[in-house]
Amino acid sequence: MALLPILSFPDQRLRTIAKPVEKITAQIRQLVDDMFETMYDAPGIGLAATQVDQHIQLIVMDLSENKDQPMVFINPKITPLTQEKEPYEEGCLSVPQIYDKVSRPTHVKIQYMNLESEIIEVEAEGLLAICIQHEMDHLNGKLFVDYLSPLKRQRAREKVEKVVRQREKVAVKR
Ligand code: K1U
Ligand code: ZN
Repeated sequence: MALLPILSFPDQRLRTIAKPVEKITAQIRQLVDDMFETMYDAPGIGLAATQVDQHIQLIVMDLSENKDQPMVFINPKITPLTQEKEPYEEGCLSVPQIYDKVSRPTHVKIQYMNLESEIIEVEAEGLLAICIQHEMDHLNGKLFVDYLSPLKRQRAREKVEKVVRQREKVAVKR
């Protein structure tokens, strides 16, 4: 297993549109393991392959308190089941230390493939509905700061650049 570097806003690679996974190979299984290790270490509750510079339709997630309910979504598609939207304070491992409210549909249908190549369809609400929409945005090259005002986005960019510079300084000292 390996910790993978996470791309940070405004890295243009985060704007890449992910391609469908054609076959679940040993390489894909290794990437899934590495993405879980990276997500748990960060720590985060979700991670899209885009964030680790792998441009395929793959998402890992674990919303459980004890971090013992890993979920893998391959080639996911989401359909809103309601027009009703609710704001939720989101964070993002690619936009460290920035949190802001984003309004998204509260109920969605998720269709995806699991690691056993089975096609699954579930209805989601709450944090699962929010997180899957946030991660799907990553696969489509979109970030939660794109929903904010240009001023907030610019401030987020400056703060993230500062955080990244600081992290690099600490890494050099080690
Ligand atoms: O996509 C990502 O960068 C992961 C992101 C997922 C997410 C969080 C909140 C709303 C929508 C999507 C994160 O995991 S940010 C970190 C976070 O939320 C968290 C970290 C530790 C404990 C609990 C939550
Ligand atoms: Zn994110």
